[in-house]
Amino acid sequence: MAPKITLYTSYACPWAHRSQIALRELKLAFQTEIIDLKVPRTAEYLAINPRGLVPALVYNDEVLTESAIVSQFLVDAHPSHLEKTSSEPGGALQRARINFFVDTYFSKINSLSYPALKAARGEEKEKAAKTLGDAIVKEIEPLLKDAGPFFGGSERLTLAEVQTASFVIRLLSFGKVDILLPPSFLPALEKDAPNFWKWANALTKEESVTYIWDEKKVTEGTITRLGLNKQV
Ligand SMILES: N[C@@H](CCC(=O)N[C@@H](CS)C(=O)NCC(=O)O)C(=O)O
Repeated sequence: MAPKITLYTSYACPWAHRSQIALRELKLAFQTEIIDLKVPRTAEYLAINPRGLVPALVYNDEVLTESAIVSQFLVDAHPSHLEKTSSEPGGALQRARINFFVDTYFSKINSLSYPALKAARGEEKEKAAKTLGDAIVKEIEPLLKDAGPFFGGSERLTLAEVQTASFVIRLLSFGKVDILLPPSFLPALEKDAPNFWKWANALTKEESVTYIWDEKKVTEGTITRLGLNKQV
């Protein structure tokens, strides 16, 4: 029997976006509850997720929180193209490779995004963006050498993209806005990280990644949240 699933989400949140991508890739039917993050969480929502964060997933009667765990749970509960099971031939190794890729993205890359976005325009931003771009070249580029177009030569998204795509689509969009990243950022990536460039552009065309994506709204919201609209 199909599970009854409710996703508590905010479309602006990249962590919650991961769950949207997983559910869509798995073609699972689900209900959506939008949580307004601009106001304090209701007692009803805190009863579901005492941390008050999105996403939260209610799967039949079970509550799951923390986006990485939600995606992994969905992938494990519904074996698919996203990831092999650990007992399938090659499964344990594929899972290790995907875990390493996702760990690298978040420990080496994502942590450098905020300083680059937040930096004052000019030399400071150029420097922070170069640090971010150099880390992509050093850490991520080699892991995508056999992407085809997706992780490990897959023609369809894998769990590696489920966990990273919402951040990658933001990076490419923010790269088009000088106040967030300098104009040199995307051309340097295209030149120095061609595997990443091809992979990133391929995943931003996938329907499961774009169906709730509102580039203008997220970009403007990020500029406001970082207080960059007040910069002269
Ligand atoms: N580690 C959490 C992070 C989730 C998270 O930070 N969500 C933000 C929105 S992007 C949130 O709910 N913020 C609400 C708040 O801080 O009040 C996950 O991966 O699920």
